[in-house]
This record gives sequence, structure tokens and C-alpha cells, in this order.
Amino acid sequence: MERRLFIKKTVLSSFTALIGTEIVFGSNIEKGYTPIALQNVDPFKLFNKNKEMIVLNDKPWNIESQAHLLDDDVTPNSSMFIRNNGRTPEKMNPKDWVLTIDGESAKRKKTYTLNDLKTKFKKHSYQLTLECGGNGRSEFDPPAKGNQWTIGAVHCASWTGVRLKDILEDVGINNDAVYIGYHSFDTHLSGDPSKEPISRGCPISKALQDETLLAFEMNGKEIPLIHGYPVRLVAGGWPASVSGKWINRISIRDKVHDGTKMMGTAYRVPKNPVAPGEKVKDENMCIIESMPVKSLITYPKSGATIKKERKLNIRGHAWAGELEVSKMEYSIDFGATWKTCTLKKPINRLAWQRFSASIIFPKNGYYEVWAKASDRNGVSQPMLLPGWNPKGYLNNACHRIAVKVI
Ligand SMILES: Nc1nc2c(c(=O)[nH]1)N[C@H]1C(S)=C(S)[C@@H](COP(=O)(O)O)O[C@H]1N2
Ligand SMILES: [Mo]
Repeated sequence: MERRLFIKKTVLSSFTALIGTEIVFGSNIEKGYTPIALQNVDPFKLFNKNKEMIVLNDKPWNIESQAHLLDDDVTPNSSMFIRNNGRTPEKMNPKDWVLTIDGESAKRKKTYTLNDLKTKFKKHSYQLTLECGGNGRSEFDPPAKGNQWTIGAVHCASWTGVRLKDILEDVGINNDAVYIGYHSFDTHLSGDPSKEPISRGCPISKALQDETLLAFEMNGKEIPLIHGYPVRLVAGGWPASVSGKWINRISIRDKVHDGTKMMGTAYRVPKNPVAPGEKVKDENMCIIESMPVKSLITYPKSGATIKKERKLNIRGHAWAGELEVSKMEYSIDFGATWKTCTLKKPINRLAWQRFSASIIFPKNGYYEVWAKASDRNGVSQPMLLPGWNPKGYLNNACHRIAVKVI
């Protein structure tokens, strides 16, 4: 008789939980088959997302937020974008989770359980800005392949966990350490178990920063499955692809990590500016590190109409990768003149900063409010588009909203 591969009990119980009732004859379901009731899932319900989030792709899941949904100081799960490169792993029993630290530059190989992390190391919390390197890709021309993110691939949640540096120091790092690389539980879309969907990392100096965490909580609760349960690496201010979800191994490397999406054109930009559409050789591309200065007007929503009075209070957030934002300005005359906004200090390094301004419009009519942040080094956002690059990364153009005063 042909051997049928029946699904695991854990999968069956998660199906049952999602459907909300017992699956009679569920034990007959073959491996790889998804019950019809789960084939057309409602991603908003499945991931507890705001209905105004925008689904860009479902295989893998890529869902973006909108500026007005990002108004909170600390981004709630309901407004956080989702970026998957592969298939979400099954929710595992946290008791089974083990983290391995290894690599050429590790003094020894060591493993940690979740309980080890929680009991043997000091807990830290930071609010961290994570922005996808491809946020804003949709505006580049000629267009770049990949998810056509507009402005919603950024969030600033609060992450709690242990410092990666405490773990790496507990293992022991050799002097020749250059980089760390993460490995995770998600699986390749092709189903090929030898392929990883993504395995990126960062220089050892970034790995050793106080704010770089192995997080097991997001906004004070266990991390939602889609955002990396049970443990996620978080490295604020860098392309969010560095912040590996569902991690199970970190390698301390004696060279730049060479995992999936570290090589070629992935998360790389030309070393020198190129003309739009120009081909760039791999050796002339460099890995994106700190993200550029950027901001979002989160109130009001673009298209707002103001009646009777010609006054409007706007607000939003500004961030600048590793740097602090030192100036925030707005313009209501298409960039001809700029006025200063009130700008708060970040709650901690690598967290976005609140800005606000009270605008008085000179007469009734159509306006655009443009917002421009400048970092501590005096570098500002470009008004329209920054330099074109083959994969459409790092679009930090000024955010603009439409306002009608009637
Ligand atoms: N294991 C794993 N980690 C990952 C990814 C992934 O596909 N698999 N995507 C990366 C990318 S490209 C981004 S932008 C962020 C998105 O994080 P979020 O889905 O929690 O918003 O996770 C990063 N970490
Ligand atoms: Mo990303």
C-alpha cells in the first residue's frame, strides 16, 4: 500500500484552532493539504491587522501600512507592515526552541533555551525603528522589481529581550570576528529544505550595540507569529531585513556573512550615483547599512478638508537610521519656503521622533503639506526622489499630503 504522509498532530491542532471547531476525520488529511476553509484566509483577521492595511502579495505575505495608521508613538501590531521572503513557520512550543551560536569566530559553539535567555541575562527594552530597505520602491522610474511599497513599510514598536552582545560575549568572540549572520525557521517558497528564504546579518560593531536585541516580546506581549515568534533579532535604524524573524542560529563570521540575500544586488545600492536604468556590476554595489533620514505626516490623512477655520495641527514621526533627527520643517508652497516644526528627542537611540506644527493657511483652496527632516549631520530628505538604483531601495523623498481649505 502506498505510504501516505499524514499531517502532524500539531498542524492539525493549529488548523482546528483557526477553523474554530473540530475537524472530523482530520487525521486523514495528507501532508501539504490545506483545508478549503483556510485556503482563502482573511489576512486582517489572521494577523490582527487594521482593515486599511494594503496586501501587496500573499505568497509570501507582504502587507503595508498607511501613513495615517502610523500615528501612535509606539506602533501597535495592528498597523505594523509584514514582509516575508518565505513561508511563515508553524507556531512552535517555546519549550522546544533552541538558539545555537556558532561560526568561525565563535570561541565555542553554544546553545540556549528560551528559559536560558529569560533567566540568565538582563532584560532590556527599546523602541526601535525598522524600515524595509525597499520602502518607497513604487516611485522609482524605470521601475524596480519587488514589492511595490509606497510609504508604509516602517514601524517603531517596543522590543524586549536580551542584548545580543551579552550572548555573544557569553559564547566568546575571537578577534577576527567581522560579521554576524542569522538563520531562521521560515522555509523557502520552492519547498526545497536546503534553501533559506533569507539569511542576513550585520557587522560585529552593530551586533555589539546596546540596542541590538534578541527580542522575545513586542509591545509588552509575546511576539506575534508573523513578526518572528518566539525570538527575533532586532537591529534598529538598519534595513529591517537585518532583523531576522524566527531565528534559531547566529553565526559569528570571520568574513562578511554570505547567506541568502547578502550577495549580488539584494539590499545593495551602487557605490556611486548612476543614471536611471543603468546596469551596475555587482562589484560596484555596496551593502546598505544605516537607513537615510526620513519622515511621515501621520495626521491628518492625505485628502483632509478643513472647514471654517484656516488652522491645522499636523503631526508625524521622523527618523534617521543611526543618527538623530535634528531639524524638522514643513512647506505649504511646494517647497519654495519652509517653516520649522516642533521636534521631540527620541525615547531612546534608534527610535523615531515625534514632530508637530500648527499651520495657518493664507486663503481657501488646495494645498499640499510637505515634510522634510534633516539629520544631525545636516543631511536632508530630497523633495522628490533620491538617486535611482537598480533594486529601488532607500527612497526617502519628502512625504506629502493634500489638504483642502474650504
Ligand atoms: N526569517 C526572516 N526574517 C526576516 C524576513 C524574512 O522573510 N524571514 N524578512 C526581513 C525583511 S526584508 C523585513 S523588511 C523585516 C520585516 O519585518 P516585519 O514583517 O516584522 O515587519 O523582517 C526581516 N526579517
Ligand atoms: Mo525588507
